[in-house]
Amino acid sequence: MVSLTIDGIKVTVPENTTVLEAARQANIHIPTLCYLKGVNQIGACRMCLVEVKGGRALQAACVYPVSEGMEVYTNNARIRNARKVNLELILSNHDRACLTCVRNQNCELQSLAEELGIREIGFDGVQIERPIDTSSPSIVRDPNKCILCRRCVATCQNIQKIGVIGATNRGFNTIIEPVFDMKIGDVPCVNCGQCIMACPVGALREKDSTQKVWDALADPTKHVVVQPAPAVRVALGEEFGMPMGTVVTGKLAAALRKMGFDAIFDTNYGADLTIMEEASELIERVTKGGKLPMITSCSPGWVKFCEHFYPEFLDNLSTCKSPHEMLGAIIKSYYAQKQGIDPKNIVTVSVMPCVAKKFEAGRDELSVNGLQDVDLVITTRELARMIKEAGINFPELPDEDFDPIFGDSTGAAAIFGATGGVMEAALRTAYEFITGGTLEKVDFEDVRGIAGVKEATVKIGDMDVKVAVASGTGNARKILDAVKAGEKDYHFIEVMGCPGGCVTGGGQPIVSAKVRMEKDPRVERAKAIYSVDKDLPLRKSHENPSIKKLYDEYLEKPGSHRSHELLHTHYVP
Ligand code: HC1
Ligand code: SF4
Repeated sequence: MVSLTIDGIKVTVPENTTVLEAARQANIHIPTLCYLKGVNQIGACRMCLVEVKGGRALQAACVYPVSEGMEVYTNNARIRNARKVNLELILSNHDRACLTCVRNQNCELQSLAEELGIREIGFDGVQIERPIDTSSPSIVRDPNKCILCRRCVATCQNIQKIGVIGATNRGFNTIIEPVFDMKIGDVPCVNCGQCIMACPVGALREKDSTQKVWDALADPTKHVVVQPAPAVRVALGEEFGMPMGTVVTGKLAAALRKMGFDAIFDTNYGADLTIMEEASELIERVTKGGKLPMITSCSPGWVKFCEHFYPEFLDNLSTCKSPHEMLGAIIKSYYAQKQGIDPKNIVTVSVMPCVAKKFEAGRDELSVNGLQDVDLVITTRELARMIKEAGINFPELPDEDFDPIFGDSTGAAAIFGATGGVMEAALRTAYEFITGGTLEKVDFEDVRGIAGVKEATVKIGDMDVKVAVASGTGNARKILDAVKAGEKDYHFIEVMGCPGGCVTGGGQPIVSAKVRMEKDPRVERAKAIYSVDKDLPLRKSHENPSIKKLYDEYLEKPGSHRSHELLHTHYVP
């Protein structure tokens, strides 16, 4: 351990701790901008400058290690002035159209300008107007807002292990962009949106689909059906000032009804349906010598990653469409028929914690008879903006239910939103399908938690089923490389494109670097997910009576001809 003083307060921390972390432990706030815990620690923005007694230059606290007896000062005139000058320089060539910026009031640069008391900018920076890159179906890149902090670069390169964006040119001409002047839509970006989550400003954002949803709602010829994903209900409240991990399912249903949707269904129903099909597919593959390991295919960022970087595993992907796509296909067939509505007049809208879902919804593989299963995808953040625009007082809304029958779901569906959840849900059902008995202990703790890679062996009847779970494409690489090298041998693998799974997908409320130093949204939101599961009376997908009804009336059985037509697909390189 090392002892030092920071602003006269004695602190004892482990060796190799940075001054920034040590200060945090002493409850001393040092401003940061390019720093993002566990992701980017490069000391580039010089916002966290501190004075170390005996040293001449100010030091960047985020990279400066503590040493025995060190005396650090975090707040004096010299430090405040240096930070202000640095911030003014950044602001001098930043597009400061805050009023119309998507990050207005949720921008770390804006907060910092307020915190440091910037009232004038003493420099005339060169403002080169650069084109906005709208080439991706999921992501918009606005270089005019970029402050070169490199948090997105570190996320894409080091966490997701993709590395399609980086710094080009030098000095004032530096830009963060794909190589060779390419657009983001032309490189193997997987649309995970983790770069958006890392961006402190409005330089990276989702492609906005809110106006298209308003237009559909205003069109009297359209029957507009909405379905929110499992992870939306444990994060949406944050956009309205509620604590991280608040469950807002009832308010969510009520808000969607107030907005004027014609039917309010739930992707969780689609998740139960997916488990029926996916557990059956797994059993079929295991017992009949099909391609193993089977790998989940509900995360579109992961599917695109697989297509670009591991095409040899495409046949391992489950043929199941993702839950919201399955529900979309059922709405445009079974539901349309029952209601006597021409499916061409149905608009299916998904509310997702994910920006890759925007890309997924447009895929040819996810359509039936020329109609896309899902027409429009908005993120949790876009929904929050629409709720605000509609003048709905979200925190005060009384709880309401989703519409039957596609609004009914089990705890197994709820946990889809956390890494390991799809695996756990599938195991609950596969166990009972295989053994015909009752699974008493439904909690599979080994596949829970935020470890990037998790493994378990589950005894089902007389079989040892070997499973693995990865979240984040960087961790997917680890598992796939081990399988390829013959070092690991699994029956079933769950991969989610985003670290932590959908709860921290690229469309969720953005958590600032400051909050991330204290709270891990992967943990807090997952806790909420598991509480939803625990509180539900039914916790296995095959027990959902509305799912049984769908099979009785329409699909017949998992893997039937009709199921294959509507609910399955195949990805080819
Ligand atoms: Fe997900 Fe899924 S869990 S992919 O993580 O399989 O986005 O929440 O909606 O479709 O159900 C996301 C979440 C989501 C699908 C489900
Ligand atoms: Fe990289 Fe994902 Fe951002 Fe694409 S969306 S640039 S893959 S972090």
